[in-house]
Parts: sequence; structure tokens; C-alpha cells
Amino acid sequence: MSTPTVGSFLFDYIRAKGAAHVFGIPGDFALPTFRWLQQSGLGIITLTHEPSVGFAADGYARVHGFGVALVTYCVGGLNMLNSVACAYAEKSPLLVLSGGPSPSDRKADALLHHKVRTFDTQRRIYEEVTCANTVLSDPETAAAEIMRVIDAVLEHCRPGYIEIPYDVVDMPIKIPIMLNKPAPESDAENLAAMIEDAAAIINAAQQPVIIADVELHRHNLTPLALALAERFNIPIASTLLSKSVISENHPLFIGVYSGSLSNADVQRYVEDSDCLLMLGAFITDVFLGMNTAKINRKHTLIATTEKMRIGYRSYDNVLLADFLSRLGAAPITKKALPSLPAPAATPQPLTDADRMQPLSIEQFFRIIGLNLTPHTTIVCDTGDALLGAMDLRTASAANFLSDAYYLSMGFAVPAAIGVMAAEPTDRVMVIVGDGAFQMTGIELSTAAKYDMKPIVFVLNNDGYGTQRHILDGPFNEIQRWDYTRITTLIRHGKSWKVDTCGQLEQAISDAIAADTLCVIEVIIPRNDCSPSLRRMGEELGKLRDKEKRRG
Ligand SMILES: Cc1ncc(C[n+]2csc(CCOP(=O)(O)OP(=O)(O)O)c2C)c(N)n1
Ligand SMILES: [Mg+2]
Repeated sequence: MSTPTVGSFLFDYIRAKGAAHVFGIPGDFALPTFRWLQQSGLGIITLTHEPSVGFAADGYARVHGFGVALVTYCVGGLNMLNSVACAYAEKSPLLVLSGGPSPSDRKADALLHHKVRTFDTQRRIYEEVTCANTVLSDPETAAAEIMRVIDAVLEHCRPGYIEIPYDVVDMPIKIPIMLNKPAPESDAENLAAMIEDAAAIINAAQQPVIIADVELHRHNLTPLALALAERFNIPIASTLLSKSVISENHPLFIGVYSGSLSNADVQRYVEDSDCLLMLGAFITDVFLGMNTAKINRKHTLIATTEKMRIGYRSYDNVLLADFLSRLGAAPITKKALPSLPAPAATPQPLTDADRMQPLSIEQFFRIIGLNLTPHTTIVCDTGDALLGAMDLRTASAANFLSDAYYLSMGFAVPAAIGVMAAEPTDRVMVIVGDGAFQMTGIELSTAAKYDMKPIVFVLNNDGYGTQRHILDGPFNEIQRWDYTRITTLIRHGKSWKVDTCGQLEQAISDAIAADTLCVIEVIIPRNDCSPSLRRMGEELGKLRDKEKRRG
């Protein structure tokens, strides 16, 4: 056996922790690490631009449980910062590897290319968007550092950063004796008290509701939450960020909750609840429907990896997994199920008259809804691509992805590349606005390079529709593109441009049958939008537009 090096150990450890692909763009500081990556046998997917590297690795992490991005020093790493910030904000287990200068360069304090201010600039900037970071300046400590950072990424589901000097990566590594870290434990008394209090409020409640949020998915806790919902007959809502966390066809599922941005029946049912169980919840302004939610804290239980609270009481050192499994076994009487709000109705097939109609956001999502299978994964970008999807009923669990809290445009096309690497047998549908497509749509070149077969819907409403509903001006205009020509540019795939319901129906059917990458440009009237976007525009407009601002 050859002596392990920093590079070989790094990728062995990454593989042992479950990643099978690494996303990246090389540069001279990172090339030696790329060589070790190649020798490791892990899959390598190189993209066109670092923001996309981060989104692709993030998309992979959300589906596969661990994603890795490898870039070069500063020009690569700093270019990727926004995508890593997104992964931090939305809790995605993403490991950032960056090539870097040698410890001897640091000693000489040379003005090396790519250096910004000090040798530590990139690492320090990354401190803000990672849960653990390190520079592997010493092969003696490198193994322990690699394990520390990767273990933290997986434990906290937040990004981590490892900078790898171009020469240290080739050096022999000293592998320490692995000591098993004791697993964290709940404080037994606090856990018992919380279970007793939770059981009491659920037993007393007329209308308990679970909000199943994204931490359940990230920490593999959805089965525990679902088991307790089924055991006690408690209805479940998801959020935009956790959409499809449980199957949207489950009999207890009532819809996506997002304050007044949600369907009115779902909003009423959740806000009228006398016992709201927010499990793994991120209480963001999107969750609260841009602060239109009317949630009574007195009737709310919050259980997350960071916070445990019932009403006005907090419980320290109680683990979410322990809470969910113990609550499932608590003495709680099964509820009689009341009539529940129906999540989005099953869409009606098009009639001949419908087929002649021009497209709108509503009709677009109706026709998408008619074409979903349990093996369709949907990736949505920011804008009406996301808000319009609120009531789209997906066909199986965990098959809807978007950056619904951080809301960075440009997420969907590259994230879909990560999803397709993780789930090669699923057909991925990407829904993206024309503005967001102008940011990262070029990444379809990467999909073509790896023979991936997404169906990409570019919703062409002639500009920044979302912004127009908040505060309009010439800054919301974009250059009009001929979106279908992208397949000519990348010399791969098929494309369609559609402006009636019938044309969209036909194009989708042709795209599903086509064994290649497909782009469908969907013409949406400039002023049309989903009811959710209209409500969001009204709420944000009242805050951002001084003409509409209250008081
Ligand atoms: C990276 C980034 N830049 C700017 C914004 C602000 N922003 C939010 S929505 C939006 C317009 C999106 O336009 P488009 O993709 O065409 O979708 P539409 O709103 O028209 O549905 C902008 C500029 C953002 N969210 N992310
Ligand atoms: Mg648009």
C-alpha cells in the first residue's frame, strides 16, 4: 500500500462520509488537489462559473446528504461566497475545499497572484458562512483537522471550509488513532419535563397542527415526525422551504403554510390552531408570509436543533431527535380527524377550448401538475417560479427543491446539476424566471457536457416581475433574449417556445419523450402573476415604497 498523503486521506474521508461526486473549477493553487481527487475515483463535475459550483454542490447536498465544492484560492473561493452563504442560511451540509498558497509563501509574505489583503483573507471571510474552518498548514495535524471540519458539517448541516496549500496536499499524512467522540445526550429531566408539557397541550387541544420544516429533512428526522403525526392523527403543513418534506398526497397533509401568501384555507387552519407544533422550523419572514402571519406564541411549541420552547417556557439541552421519538411514545389520545383544508386540488385535464388559451402562471402550473410522476424532481428559482409553485401538488416526498428563504436568483439551473448527479434516474424539471436564467442559465453547458437531461422552463414575463410588484421602474427591465437559442449556443438539446396552453402541453409531452436536455420558453403576459406573488408584492411594497409606506 502506498503511504497516505494529505490529498489521498482527504478524499478517502469524504468518500467514507458519503459523497460520491465533487463539483469544482480548477486553478493553479487547486490543481494538485484536483489530481488527488482524480486518483480517488470520486466523480468530478466541473462547471463554468464558481457561483454555480456552490449551487450545484448545495443541490447535491440537499438530496444526497453531503456535497463538496473544490475551487481555487480567492478568485474561485470568493466568487462562490454567495452560494455558500445560501447553504449556510438554509442549512445545507456543503464542504468547501480551496487550493491555497504554501506555508513557505506565507513566511516570505510574497505578493502572490490572487491574494487580496492578507494570506488569511479568504479563510476569515469564510468564517462568517461556515460552522468550522481550517488551513491545512501542517501534515502532522491535517488528518485531525480534516475530520473535525467534515464532522462539524455533517453534525450541524452547515458549510465548512478547508484550505489546502498546493504543496501540503502531496505530503505524507500522520493518521491519528481515532477516538470515538461520545454522542451528545439530552438532559434527562428537561426532556421528561418537555414531553410531559407537550403531551398535556396536545391532549387539551381541539385543533393541533404540525408544521414540518426543513430541519426534519436535513437531519433525517422526517420519519419520526410523520410517525407521531400518524399515531395521534395530527394534520401536517409544510413551508415553502420544506415543500414536499412529506408526500403532498399523504391524507394528513393540508398544504404549504406561508402566512397570507398561502392558500386562505391553509392559513386559517394553521392560525386558528390551539396547538401549533413547529418541528425543525426556520421562523423566517418568508415562513411568516412577509410578517402577515398571525401566530399566537402561547399556543406554539417550537422544537429545533437550536431551540426548544413551549409557549413562554424554554427547555435547555434537549435534542430534537430525542424529543420526537419520546413524544411519539407519550400518553396522548388519538384525535378524531376533523375535515381538513384540501391541499391544491388535482388539476383538471385541458379541454380543446383550454388549449387555445394564452398561457398564464396559473395555467402553467396546472399543466406542470398534470405531468408529474413520482420520479419527477422540481427545482425552482426565486420569483414566480417559486411562489407560483406553492399549490403545485408534487407526486412523492422530497422531490421539490428551492432556496426559498435566502432567495438568491440563479440557484435553480446549477442546483439541478447537483440533483441530477445525485439522482440520475429522476427526470428533473427546472422552473426559472427569465431574469434568473440570465444569471446562471449558461450552466446548461455543463448539463450538456455530462449528458444530463433536465427539462428547463424559462418563464418569460419580460423582466423582473417580482420587483415590479414591489416597486416598479426602468431598473426592472432586462434585455430580451431568444432563450430557445441556448441549445444552438451549447450545441446540444432541443428547445421550444410556447404561448398557449395547448402548445405547452405538446412541448412537455415531446420533452418527456426526448432523451436529451430540453428548454421550453414559456411566454407569460408581463403583468400576470400568481396570487402569492401579488400578496407578497403588496406586503413588501408597503415597506419598500415610500408612496405606499404606512405611517
Ligand atoms: C442574486 C439576486 N439578485 C437580486 C435579487 C433580487 N430579486 C428578487 S426577484 C428578482 C427578479 C426575478 O426576475 P425573474 O427571474 O425574471 O423572475 P420573476 O420575478 O419575473 O418571476 C430580483 C432581481 C435576488 N433575489 N437575488
Ligand atoms: Mg421574469
